[in-house]
Amino acid sequence: MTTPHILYGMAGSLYTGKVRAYMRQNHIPFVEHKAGSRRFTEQIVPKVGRWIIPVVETPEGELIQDGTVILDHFEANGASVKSIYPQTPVMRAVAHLFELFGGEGLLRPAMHYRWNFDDVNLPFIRDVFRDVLPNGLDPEAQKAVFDHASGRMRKAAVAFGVTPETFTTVEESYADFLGRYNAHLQQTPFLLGGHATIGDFGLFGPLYPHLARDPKPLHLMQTTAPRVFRWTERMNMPEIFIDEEAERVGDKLFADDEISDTLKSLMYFVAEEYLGEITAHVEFANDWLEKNSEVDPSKMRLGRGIGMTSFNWRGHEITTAVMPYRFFLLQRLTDWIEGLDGPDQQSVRALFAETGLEPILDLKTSRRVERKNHLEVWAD
Ligand SMILES: N[C@@H](CCC(=O)N[C@@H](CS)C(=O)NCC(=O)O)C(=O)O
Repeated sequence: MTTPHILYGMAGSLYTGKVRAYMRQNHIPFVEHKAGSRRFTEQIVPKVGRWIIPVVETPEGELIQDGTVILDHFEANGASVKSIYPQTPVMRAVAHLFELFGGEGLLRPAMHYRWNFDDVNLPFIRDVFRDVLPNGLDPEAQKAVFDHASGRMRKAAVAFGVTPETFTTVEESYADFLGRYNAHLQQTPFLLGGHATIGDFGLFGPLYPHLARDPKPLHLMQTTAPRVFRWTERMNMPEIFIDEEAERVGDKLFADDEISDTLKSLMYFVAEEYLGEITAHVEFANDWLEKNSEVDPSKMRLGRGIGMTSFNWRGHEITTAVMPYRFFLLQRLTDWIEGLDGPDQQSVRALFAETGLEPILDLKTSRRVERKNHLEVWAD
């Protein structure tokens, strides 16, 4: 029997969900260790350099942190049953757009619906969080550790722009998203056709571990967007489900000249919801880099965030944390466009212009973000 990979994570973790779904769909044997395990705390965290999940340990003992880096590792080793990267110019760009938006642009509803409905959610969340607690704690110590961890997460929700003033707008905007994605999934089993791409895995992070597991948003999804709920199940399945009606889509992705109105409608949503935010973050980062231009980039220790910036979001002036990781994902989109020849770039630009997203294709930080030793760093 082959030695399985180990996935260190947690059932309720947004980014672990993305990796687990990929490994299941691609039949990669793995054992999941809870992140509170002694092995994770004593052997893995010191090597990774911080407490963060997911981490994958390969059978050879290599550690890989970061959802996207893990998926790329498997893809490069030929583990994907179907490549998660579309081969055509437009579809690939759209996949990268939803990788970024899914992983980073749906954090407001993901955090709001987890942390602002204690009457419904709290007993469940307390239980889910046992996975990150060390073994053997007495109930009082368990409570103290949960209070500490959940306190940090509640603060993170605020740092993503979820405050009492924005609660209603977060809910309205998420309902709008669910409606559009539900309509789209009436045409197709996955975001871009007959199998999952990096865009699906990006969206799956918020939409499954938070929004289709925690009691409050699970009810909302099942009652208002059943096709989205069904997609979360499909994303988590190693088996292929045959639906004759859906067979017209087959297992292929859409062609570049076959972009449906429902996909365009999701792209309009990204423009309204997220373009202003990512633009403000790139501007803040470029300012920050200019102010720190004397410092050797290798000496700049980047935390999760480099500061906070304000911008208008759906009529509210909100202030959110600027996270270099987002630029790492954005670069994957802009690099793709830059590598295309003129006519292909034009095809991508035409679709992004039609859906209000063209400016995202030219957003760049003055220094690139790379990953070294499991951390985000500014490139030299
Ligand atoms: N970019 C990272 C983000 C990972 C991440 O933020 N994981 C959360 C759990 S879903 C975490 O470990 N949070 C702990 C913390 O920030 O202290 C990835 O995709 O792996």
